[in-house]
Amino acid sequence: MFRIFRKKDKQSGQLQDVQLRPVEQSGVDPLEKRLEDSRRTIGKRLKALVGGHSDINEDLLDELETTLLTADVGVKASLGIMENLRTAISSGVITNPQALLPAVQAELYELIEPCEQLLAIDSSRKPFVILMVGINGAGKTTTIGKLAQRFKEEGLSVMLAAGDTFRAAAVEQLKSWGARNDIPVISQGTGADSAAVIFDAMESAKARDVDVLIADTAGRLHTQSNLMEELRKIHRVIGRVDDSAPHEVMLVVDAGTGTNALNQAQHFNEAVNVSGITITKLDGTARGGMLFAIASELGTPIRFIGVGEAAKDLRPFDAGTFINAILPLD
Ligand SMILES: Nc1nc2c(ncn2[C@@H]2O[C@H](COP(=O)(O)OP(=O)(O)O)[C@@H](O)[C@H]2O)c(=O)[nH]1
Ligand SMILES: [Mg+2]
Repeated sequence: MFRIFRKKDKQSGQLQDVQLRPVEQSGVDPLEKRLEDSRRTIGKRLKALVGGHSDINEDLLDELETTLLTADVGVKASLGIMENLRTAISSGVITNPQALLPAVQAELYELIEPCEQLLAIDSSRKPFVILMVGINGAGKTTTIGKLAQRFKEEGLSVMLAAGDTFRAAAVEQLKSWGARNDIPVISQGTGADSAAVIFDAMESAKARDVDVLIADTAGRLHTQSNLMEELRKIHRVIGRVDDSAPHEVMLVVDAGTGTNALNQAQHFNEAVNVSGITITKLDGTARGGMLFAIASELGTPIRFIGVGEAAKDLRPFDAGTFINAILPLD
């Protein structure tokens, strides 16, 4: 039996049942298991909250708002949700505390649903270039390894560019993912010019007719203006080899940074126009609510979520599965 969740009808505002798509792979933990900590801060708290009230009053609504805010849902999303709930309450659509739960679920779903946009590899772009950006430790290199394995399994040829030339360990890390999956890694010594490494990789990928080239970059803080400038340079150099490239600029953010990720995203976006986001380490944090903040404030497609260290722990973002894992109704 498929699980269902509630979605708001665009016209009437009434909640409808929607069947959850069976996207979970076999042999991996269901998402709800990996998102336990976040479910505790959102799902369980909300359930306890509505269970503790026999009717809807200001106290309950205040506490509901606080629960959303403290769960990293963000100010904009939380206030928007509260406004919609108040409207539904005053118009008689929501009449008791229990009815709040499916309504909140539907509100949260509505926020993230537009961000569910799979990364499609356009086969007319060869190589299809993915530029990975983000701060140190966000999970860029690990995500590249996982992505490379996924693409390879889908039958695509893959090449990696070791553009993080600051740390020798980053090159080694990329090489070991490459070796495991028989994927070539283009690299130069530590301290080499990152743009030059990526330029070489582009030429090489073209010559070898590679389908997908994923370029790693050094982690940088948006406050390091010289490094942000270097990122712009990398972007320009890629465009010089193929003016349609990069075809995806993927920002990798650690879910544990909560709503600080918004600030990071805005700055990276200004420098290189982020086209997709991967949110990592959702398995080890209670701050999974930040995904709603990202969706409501940025609206950037969320391509993948990372829920563990193995390759299959990088999962395409599916809004219905996510909402059910974080705020299940049963
Ligand atoms: N639990 C967990 N750990 C992750 C995930 N993604 C990355 N990591 C870990 O985060 C650490 C930093 O990752 P790394 O790829 O080196 O970050 P980078 O500096 O952005 O390249 C490594 O120990 C990874 O194994 C994830 O989804 N879940
Ligand atoms: Mg790295």
